[in-house]
Amino acid sequence: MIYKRSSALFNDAKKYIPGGVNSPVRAFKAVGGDPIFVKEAKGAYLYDEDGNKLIDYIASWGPLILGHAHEPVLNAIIDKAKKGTSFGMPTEIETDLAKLAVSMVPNIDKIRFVNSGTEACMSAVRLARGYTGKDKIIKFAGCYHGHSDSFLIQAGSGAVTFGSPNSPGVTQGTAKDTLLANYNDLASVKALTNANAGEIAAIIIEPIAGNMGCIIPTPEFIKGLRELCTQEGILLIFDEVMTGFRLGAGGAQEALGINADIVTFGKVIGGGLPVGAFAARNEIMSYLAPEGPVYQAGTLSGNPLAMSAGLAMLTELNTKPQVFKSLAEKTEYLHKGFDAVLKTKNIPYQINRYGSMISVHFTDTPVVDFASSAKGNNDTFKKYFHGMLEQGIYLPPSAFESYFLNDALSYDDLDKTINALKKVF
Ligand code: KE4
Repeated sequence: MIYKRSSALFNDAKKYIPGGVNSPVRAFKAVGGDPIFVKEAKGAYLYDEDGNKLIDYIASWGPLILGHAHEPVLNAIIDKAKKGTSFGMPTEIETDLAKLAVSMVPNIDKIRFVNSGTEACMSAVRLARGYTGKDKIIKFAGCYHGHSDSFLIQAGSGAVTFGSPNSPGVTQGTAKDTLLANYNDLASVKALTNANAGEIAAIIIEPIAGNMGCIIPTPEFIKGLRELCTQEGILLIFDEVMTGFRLGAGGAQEALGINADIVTFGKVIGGGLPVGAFAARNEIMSYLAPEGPVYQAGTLSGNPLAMSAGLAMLTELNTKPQVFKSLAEKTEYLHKGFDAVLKTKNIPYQINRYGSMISVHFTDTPVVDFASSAKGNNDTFKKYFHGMLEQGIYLPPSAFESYFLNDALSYDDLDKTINALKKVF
């Protein structure tokens, strides 16, 4: 495949945009080479600036679960745009989407729309702090909740794993209130709740992790976490920016059978336009301005254009729930196909899968947390990524990402993907 125009566009972009991209993962730093510039997309296919057709496995990192330019979503956006895009005033469609989301997701009474997953998670933590009157939060190494300061924290020194900034610009003052635990390790959480008794407002978790590759919680871990939060008066925040409206109408709460106290959303809920959201029971959401004292706001929050895309998307998913089964079956088919190919090759690998989330790790140990995910051989991953790309298969350009299948993928596309893998190693 030729990528000359993409490379030229990348060089031009770098003159005006830091690193040539508006979000770091797109720059191919983890896999090397120049990123692909997309001209347009339809269904399961990307058409890049060099005229290459690529089978897409990121779906814009999750939102386009029904494929690119899905007609009902597209038409809703076009129709709404003709009537104006945003007013900074309440509109009926915000209530329509809120009603639908609340009807689909268990254990929430109200929802607030924002413009990104970051904003949703940042606001959810502030709400949890305001509601509980406590300052500290626990997050998990390898989980990503957006780029708000409280989340850009890595394991610090000291027995109780105080956080330390993992980006310049994040202050120690912020980091001290974020404690770090290990995914699938309930003892690491209990050590923190014991050492910080009465000071922890919330534990935030990706209920099925997608930012270390796809990592599934053990039933004991996620159930134990819920019980620990209940007994310690800590709010459990499920970051469902990835899993919400992807695993099923009820997301990870429904799939795992675990009730969170606050749930955050992004990606699918916006149908491809910028929408994030956070939701909870009335007793918690009533603390949010203007009803309550916890401030949160946004110029374009709930703008009718984005709401029209989200409403069309959730309406599609709510009226055609078989999509979730179809997606899960396609992901299982891909898993089995990859497994059949890789076991004939002399390379260690793990494949993690949950619903329509899947990831391949080149390591011989099971991938159950960030440390085991980090053991993956990145040189093998780079060979895999570029070997697939050369054959027209676009995978996430990082070993620490989950793949996002879209339901426009055909079984022929899946076979092409599986056959491409045969030629990589
Ligand atoms: P955004 O602010 O990017 O809309 O959402 C942040 C976020 C929050 N929570 C979870 C579980 C997420 O996965 C994300 C964002 N996901 C990444 C992909 N791993 C977005 C891709 C990017 O950063 O460009």
